[in-house]
Amino acid sequence: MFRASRNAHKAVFGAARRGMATGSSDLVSIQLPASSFEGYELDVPSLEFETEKETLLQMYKDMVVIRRMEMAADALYKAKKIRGFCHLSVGQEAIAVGIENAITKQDSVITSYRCHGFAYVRGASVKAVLGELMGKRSGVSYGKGGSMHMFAPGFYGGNGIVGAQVPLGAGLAFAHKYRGEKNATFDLYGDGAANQGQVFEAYNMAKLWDLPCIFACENNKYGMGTSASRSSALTDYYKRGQYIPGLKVNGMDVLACYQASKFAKDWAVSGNGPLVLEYETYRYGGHSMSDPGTTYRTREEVQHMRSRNDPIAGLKATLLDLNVASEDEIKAWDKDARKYVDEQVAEAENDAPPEAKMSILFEDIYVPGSEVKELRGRISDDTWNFEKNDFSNRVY
Ligand SMILES: Cc1ncc(C[n+]2csc(CCOP(=O)(O)OP(=O)(O)O)c2C)c(N)n1
Ligand SMILES: [Mg+2]
Repeated sequence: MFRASRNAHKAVFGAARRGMATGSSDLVSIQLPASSFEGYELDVPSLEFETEKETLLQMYKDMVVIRRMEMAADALYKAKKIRGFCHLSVGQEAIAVGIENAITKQDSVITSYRCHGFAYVRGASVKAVLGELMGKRSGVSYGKGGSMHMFAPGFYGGNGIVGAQVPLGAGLAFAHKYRGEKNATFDLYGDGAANQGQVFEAYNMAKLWDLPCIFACENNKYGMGTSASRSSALTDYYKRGQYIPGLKVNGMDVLACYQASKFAKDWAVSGNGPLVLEYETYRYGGHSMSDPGTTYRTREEVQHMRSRNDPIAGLKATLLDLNVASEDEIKAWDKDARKYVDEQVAEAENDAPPEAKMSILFEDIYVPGSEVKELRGRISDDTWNFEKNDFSNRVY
């Protein structure tokens, strides 16, 4: 359950200005390379489109903030201020940012544990994300969830069980359809998760009922230390829906991600049912903080992706090419982003952890006012009484 008011503060760099109305003179023509898309049982989206200058700048700023935030998490982890699991998405920023700029706050997003960037673009501040990682009360899940359990309005986590979010996402899409809303759900999972049986069960129900569900595979080429080709009989994840059309997207190009995500949302809300998207991407770091990420792939491979395909460097080159921004302006945004993230880190570090009292453990299980009288624990001595706001039996 999410208490919007506590985390409603909007970051300077956050999503607040997205969708700002601008005059037609601010429209920019984009031409994507022919290699951006591959279709399965569908005609690929147009490679030519127009978008607002403001959207391009927002996408650049979003990606830079996410990268800085993840780098801050990396440093805080190494300083032992963050403990436990922590999965970073450095290299994969274009996916969260491309999707968010293509959809509205009324659409739904759900993903795996690699979720910090999604939480940010959906509306959580950097301080709330990093505070959560450090177990602070001001964290996005009030310091009780950590890296894999982040939520925001329209963002349903942050899920730690590989693949488990996929049928949940189909359920979110069902809710949109049931309520007659013109909204879609982006249901993200990894190349490793793509082999789970429940993914195919979700495909079936989604197609049977033509749910507005975008099954979006973030193919970063590895599931922990196992390459896609060693785990998957078919590595064309966009063809995995069989009776559901698919689209492969260059996930290292935020403009391709944006155009494909817009296309996918239109597809789903126009009554065509689900779509399988594959964003082909790469994670620069290890699977999690405990994996250096160097034993199952070569340094050259990582270096090649970083230097040739980086999504931030790619968009920067486009902004310069199209004269949308100057080198100096981009430098100034980079500097502002660094300053903003540094300030948010300092604030999060100064925040307090949750108070050491039992009642906090039992908060946020039910929507306030809808609690059951008693919640049974693992053993009868654990039973919590919501009316007393205390254990039913005083054994602790
Ligand atoms: C049901 C289940 N099995 C195994 C794990 C352990 N595990 C965590 S992440 C992971 C790999 C998933 O890879 P992928 O879906 O490609 O996602 P990525 O980490 O690359 O984003 C595994 C096997 C788990 N969390 N849940
Ligand atoms: Mg993977």
